[in-house]
Amino acid sequence: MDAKERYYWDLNGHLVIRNILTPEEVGAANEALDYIAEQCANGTDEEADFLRESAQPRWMNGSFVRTRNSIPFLLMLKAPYCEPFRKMIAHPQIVSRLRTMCGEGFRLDHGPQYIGGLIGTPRHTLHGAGEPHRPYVAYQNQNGKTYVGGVTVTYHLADAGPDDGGFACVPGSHKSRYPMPDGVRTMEDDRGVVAKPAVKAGDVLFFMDGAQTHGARPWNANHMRRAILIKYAGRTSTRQGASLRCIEPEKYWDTNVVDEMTPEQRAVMYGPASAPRTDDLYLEVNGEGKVCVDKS
Ligand SMILES: O=C(O)CCC(=O)C(=O)O
Repeated sequence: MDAKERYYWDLNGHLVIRNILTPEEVGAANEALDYIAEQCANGTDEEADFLRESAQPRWMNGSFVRTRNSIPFLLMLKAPYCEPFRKMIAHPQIVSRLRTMCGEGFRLDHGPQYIGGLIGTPRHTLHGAGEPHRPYVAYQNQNGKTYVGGVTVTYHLADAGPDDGGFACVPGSHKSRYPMPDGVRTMEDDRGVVAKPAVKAGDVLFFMDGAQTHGARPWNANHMRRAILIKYAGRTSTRQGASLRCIEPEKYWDTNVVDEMTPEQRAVMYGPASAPRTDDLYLEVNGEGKVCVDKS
């Protein structure tokens, strides 16, 4: 990442790098998506069942338009279909920049996810604005170094011109100190602050997921939107996917360490996770000054 790119990244909270994928690589990824669509719609084998379950495909007028992002099914496709996506996750043009954006040792947090769209695909309301503050995805800049806990890398497999719709964001919002007004969230009264970066097939967009306000404009073009979103995190950040599950005290330490601990003592022995959806690990001090597990 050179000084010019760093300037735009720090200023805006997103960065477009042109022509990362060759037309052949774009073609191979699109073929793999067509294969998934066919398998999910008509497949009768085990892989088709696995894909329907793990991708949870969404359809619009018979077209494959989205998957979920919690299971890395694109990396688990049978060869050669997994190959375009396996190349994407550790592409040299991505690695060199992520080292600066979220630090050495960054990792895949969740995804890759497919987001597509047909004319009429509705907006994705803007979200992510440092409000409420979530330290694991917040943006920091200190002593000449930038750091953000969450970076999403979007590989574009189809053009998305300025009026086509798709990814939209509020440049600079990763440094905002105030809650986002509703008109910005809906993009209906945004006083011109929402930008729609224009991209071509093969281009890659990096954005500060969670720190920068972002979402998508309705898809407006006659051709399909096609994009692969890969959700990275800094080594010390956890965001979603597998990292939502806290490692239980018995596994993180050992059974004999936590054996016979009180529920309160056991609560502090869970492994790390930034946004855990696990009961029994929040502590509070009650009105009588006693530590207890927070059940609220
Ligand atoms: O459709 C897009 O590119 C926006 C995706 C998005 O909002 C997200 O991944 O949180």
